[in-house]
Amino acid sequence: MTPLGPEAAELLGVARRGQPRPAIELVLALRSRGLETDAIITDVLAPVQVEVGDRWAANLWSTADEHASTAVVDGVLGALALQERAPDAWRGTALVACAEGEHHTTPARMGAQLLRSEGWDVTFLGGSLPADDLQRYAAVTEPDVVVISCTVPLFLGGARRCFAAVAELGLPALAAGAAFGSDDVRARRLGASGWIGPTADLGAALAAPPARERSPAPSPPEAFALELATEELQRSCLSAMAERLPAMATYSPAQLASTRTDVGYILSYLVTSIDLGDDGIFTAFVEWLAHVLATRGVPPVVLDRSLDIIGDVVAEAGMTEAARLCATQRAAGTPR
Ligand code: B12
Repeated sequence: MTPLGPEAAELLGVARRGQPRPAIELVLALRSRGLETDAIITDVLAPVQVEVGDRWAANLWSTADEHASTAVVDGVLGALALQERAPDAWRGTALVACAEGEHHTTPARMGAQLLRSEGWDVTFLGGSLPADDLQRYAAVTEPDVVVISCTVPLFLGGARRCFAAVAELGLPALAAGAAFGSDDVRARRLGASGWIGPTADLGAALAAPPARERSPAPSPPEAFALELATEELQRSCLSAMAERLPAMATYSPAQLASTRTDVGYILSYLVTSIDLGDDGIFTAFVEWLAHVLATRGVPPVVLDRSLDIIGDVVAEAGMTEAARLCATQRAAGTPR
């Protein structure tokens, strides 16, 4: 975990207690001392939220602590918007939406506010917007640019559908958010017209109208087949795990529910990694899952055994890429 600056550390303290008023006062005091909105967002609010996520992943904070803090940060964003001076120049209209499936609205709201302070007239369309609805809204409002925000790589398939829906209207759609990684490769493969990186100069990223259409890389047939068969494979994996992992017989209903969810995530991450031809997506996910499980008392060997079993089930179903990924990405490297 990176140490927080003093302002962020103070904000985190009041945010955890779910106190919007002192949090808003704190941030507006920074604003009146001359700190610009973009600096407040990127140097104070975002680090607070990264820390919240790290504490949740480390099992130091509960989901309730995270929700309390996020609600406060959302309130602070609203207050900041009220304080925003009219921009020097008006740049155009933008729609900002979260990709289908993506519920991380706070990063997208931060981005929307950054655009507003750059002079864009932004409509924010919230979390997990179905691509068809995005298309209908964009067809009526005809924005100059659409930005699709995606935080978790699991929802990059949803982002692909959003880019395609916007491209059909001949409008530019840019990619933003942590799920796209640290360069424009994923955004390009998914058919975005451009990518707004984490340290992007927004003026430069949006100054020239982005290319209107870029055909996405074709999706490999196995990604599609695996996606279609996910529910059935999830059931087969869970039955095979019940047979081959004796400890599962002692699991509580809550542990069984978490196991079902995790198997679903593993299968969905396999789909995304194969779809983008990017093993790194699955590797990063397995590392993250190993960390989250370890902080909740689940030894790495359980994940390795589960990956073995899932690998066998997908191999039996003829999913060779998925089986290869399971075999190569085992967390603890215990012998099979
Ligand atoms: C709050 C939170 C939630 C809330 C979201 C509520 C909300 N209102 O957003 C809830 C509870 C819904 C949630 C759910 C989940 N979450 Co969550 N969440 C977070 C948390 C703690 C903060 C999110 C946030 O506010 N980020 C704000 C900043 C920090 O994000 P940022 O990406 O740096 O944003 C900047 C840029 O990306 C860019 N940007 C983004 N969009 C746009 C748009 C435009 C126009 C522009 C210009 C720029 C731009 O600008 C932003 C500001 O600089 C993060 C931790 C984190 N590191 O983000 C975890 C985190 C993202 N979540 C995580 C996970 C795993 C999940 C779940 C899968 C958990 C689960 N088991 O269910 C679900 C998925 C739900 C879903 N379907 O989307 C993981 C993701 C790990 C990974 N890499 O895959 C994280 C990293 C936590 C962790 N450390 O493990 N989460």
